[in-house]
Amino acid sequence: MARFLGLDASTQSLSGLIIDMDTGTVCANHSVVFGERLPRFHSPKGCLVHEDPRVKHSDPLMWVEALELLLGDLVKAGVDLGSVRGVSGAGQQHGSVYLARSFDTVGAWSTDRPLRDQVQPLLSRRTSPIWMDSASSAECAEIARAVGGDERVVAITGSRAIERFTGPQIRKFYKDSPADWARTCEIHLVSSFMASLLVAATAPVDLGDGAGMNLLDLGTGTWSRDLLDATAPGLGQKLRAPVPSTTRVGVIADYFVKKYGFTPHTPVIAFTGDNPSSLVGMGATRPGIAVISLGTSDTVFAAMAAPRTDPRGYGHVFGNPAGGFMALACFANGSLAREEIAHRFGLDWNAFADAILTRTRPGNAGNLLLPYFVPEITPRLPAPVVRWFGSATFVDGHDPFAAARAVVETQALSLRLHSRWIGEDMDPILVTGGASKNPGILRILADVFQARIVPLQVSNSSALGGALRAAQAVGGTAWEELARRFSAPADHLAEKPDPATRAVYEQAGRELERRLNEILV
Ligand code: ADP
Ligand code: XUL
Repeated sequence: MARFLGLDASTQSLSGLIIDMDTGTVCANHSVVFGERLPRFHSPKGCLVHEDPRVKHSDPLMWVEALELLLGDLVKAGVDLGSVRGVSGAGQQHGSVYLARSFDTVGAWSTDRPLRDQVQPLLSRRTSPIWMDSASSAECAEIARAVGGDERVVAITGSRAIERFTGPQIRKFYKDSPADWARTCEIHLVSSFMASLLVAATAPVDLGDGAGMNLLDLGTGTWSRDLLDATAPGLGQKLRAPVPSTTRVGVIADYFVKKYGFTPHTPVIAFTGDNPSSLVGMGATRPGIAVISLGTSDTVFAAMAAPRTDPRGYGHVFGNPAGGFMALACFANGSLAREEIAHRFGLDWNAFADAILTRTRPGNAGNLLLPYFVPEITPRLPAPVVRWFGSATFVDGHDPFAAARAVVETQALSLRLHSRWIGEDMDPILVTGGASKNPGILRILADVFQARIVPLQVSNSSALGGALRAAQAVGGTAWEELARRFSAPADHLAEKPDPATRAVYEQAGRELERRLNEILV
């Protein structure tokens, strides 16, 4: 029986998904939601509350405990982890973990104590800054200045110096906590941290996720000397050389064999970022298929035929785990903004969909909302901006149906506006993430993009991508074959565009651009 396990350590949950190559099916798909299962970490939305709203950190031990809970749940549910022939996975991008003692000193985890108690003494920093953090603007400016400007950072790394990216976060740590920085001997991304736990040794960062650090030279696939120097002294010694995403980083540690029944010597393949992993899970590793992911953040991404960068400076180039590059734009006010509106107006997700599908019309009668409840990444807004433009009831906030449509229309128009630079064909668009279950949201995307919007049969595309990457690296199955077998579209849920709405959304797009230009500095 050839089975492969994919893990996804995302913002709000850890998921595990197992594929069976013999039957071509997903035979396990399970998530541990941090807010529900691990309340003692005080992270209902996956990160700790901080007095400065720009600071978003998580406790890395929460991810360690979640790993044990997830594997324990799978075993309890009767899943035979001994049938797994390879493991890979993904992590939320950009977040970083700091060690005073290298994973390479571990040797073996002891089965006498929980993993958490053995990882805790390795840490040089109690918390991990995650992608939602926007407190490193000064460091971004310093790094850009040191290497000769933002254009140079883009030319080397594929992105401007960006607050949530790991390099600026590392620099902030070095400046704020010099003693802890001096104690730090090894830095991980969430992805390489999770892989290191599994192999009880240092797993290197892969080229897919490494590109989200503002440190990787995309041309050479190595850390850029200039950016290392601009970021923090001695940084080069604290990072392992990055590896291609298909690299075998070790075998599953004895701890997991003894405790959860894995087969000894099961290979572990490098973990990558959740978006590069999702590119694989969606079967979109070749150019021509765009993906919109509606998770905690919204992202739009696509494999690129040739590397191109965003002239507006918002988009990014990451590594495509199947080789080459992918383009991505990330929107912080994704599900968080939709939840804010749903919560404020007492709408459950069915009522939210109904508000869009039956109670309001495309263009929303001219009502427009700037729904930036938290600082936005695309476009760059350092502080929240929530503004209502339109009829009196809408502006007064007494129109729940128009509010539901408004948040999604602005998000869809902004996704369209800020993905033009990618320059790849965007029809069909595959959708994934928690909110891709919502037919109202898919309807608006179809009309705004004038493209077919297609969900996949399998949710958890990032965890699926992990399982597929393990199958490709260990089992040698070609990417196309894996996509054909496991990334099947759910055609009955697809939404087709209504051509009659094209003009309405051209006009609405211009209006949104005008409003954004008024607030952008
Ligand atoms: P992440 O991977 O970033 O943790 P997910 O892709 O799991 O996020 O998406 C979680 C989000 O999906 C939740 O925060 C919730 O707002 C949203 N969600 C779940 N179900 C629906 C639905 N039916 N309609 C709209 N949004 C939904
Ligand atoms: C991408 C980004 C987010 C995180 C969390 O640049 O910041 O999509 O990967 O999902």
